[in-house]
Amino acid sequence: MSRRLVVAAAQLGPIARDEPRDAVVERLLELLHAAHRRGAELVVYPELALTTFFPRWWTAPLEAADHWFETEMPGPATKALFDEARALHVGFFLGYAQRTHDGHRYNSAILVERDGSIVANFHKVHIPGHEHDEPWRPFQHLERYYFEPGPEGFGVWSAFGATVGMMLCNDRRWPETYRVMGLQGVELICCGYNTPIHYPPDPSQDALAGFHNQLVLSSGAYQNGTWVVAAAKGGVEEGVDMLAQSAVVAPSGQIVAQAVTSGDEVVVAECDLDWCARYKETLFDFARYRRPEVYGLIAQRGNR
Ligand code: ING
Repeated sequence: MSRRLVVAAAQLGPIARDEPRDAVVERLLELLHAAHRRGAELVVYPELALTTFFPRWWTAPLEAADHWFETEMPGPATKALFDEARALHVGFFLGYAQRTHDGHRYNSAILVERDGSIVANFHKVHIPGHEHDEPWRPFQHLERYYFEPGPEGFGVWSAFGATVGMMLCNDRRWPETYRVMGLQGVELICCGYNTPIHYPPDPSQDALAGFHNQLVLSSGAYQNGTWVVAAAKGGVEEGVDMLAQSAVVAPSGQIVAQAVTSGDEVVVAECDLDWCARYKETLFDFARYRRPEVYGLIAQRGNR
């Protein structure tokens, strides 16, 4: 009997700048119940799932942005989500802006098991966008101003009867993200994203936003024999059109379920975790076929 896990990508539509956290948590609870009704045991929420994508605005001093950040998880606004998920015996992945007690600011995600225990907290590794106010842009992407890059890199954890990993948004575009987890035996990667469709540095990429999203999720899944569950914050959020197309991707690279709206929507799929071995133990048998002795450049800084 193969190991199976029913997962849900819980896509969010826009979150307004002034939308209170408890109103957002109500939406998260709606999605949790919808996913539970469809048998989901793990619900994956988007990146920065508690607030609007605030890095689209310049705020100075930085401390004036503190209200966008959580200093505890669970905190007053998220306790209801943790309590209800535990009551329903459903685990979840939640993206949020984290400010630590010693002042570090991360674009983070927390992974919570079905019994309510915290499996791990992840800090986004690849921070896109820019560091300084660039008012020439129709909207900004100041993640490098608001967040530090996560120092821990990518880990995997035993949870949900699987080997589970985490990534956030821009992380999904880098092959190293998947391979570092692949080398640790990952079988299911949780991913949240907030992706503006318009990319001011090169607008020619706008029309390819959906293609590029599918390209990186499918290739990462296939080349590492892992499931990927990717949940978007989609729709027009404070005037910015954000890519939806949340999806569950199989180790074959096939998209087995995908959102059909840009709003709050649950995308559910049953994952056969033993499907991973059909790739990890054949084509992508790393021990047998990889050549790390000639890959040195990949781990060195910068370009040649
Ligand atoms: N967002 C985007 C992402 O990597 C981006 C940044 C936007 C890249 C548009 C390319 C084009 O999906 C986050 N939050 O990383």
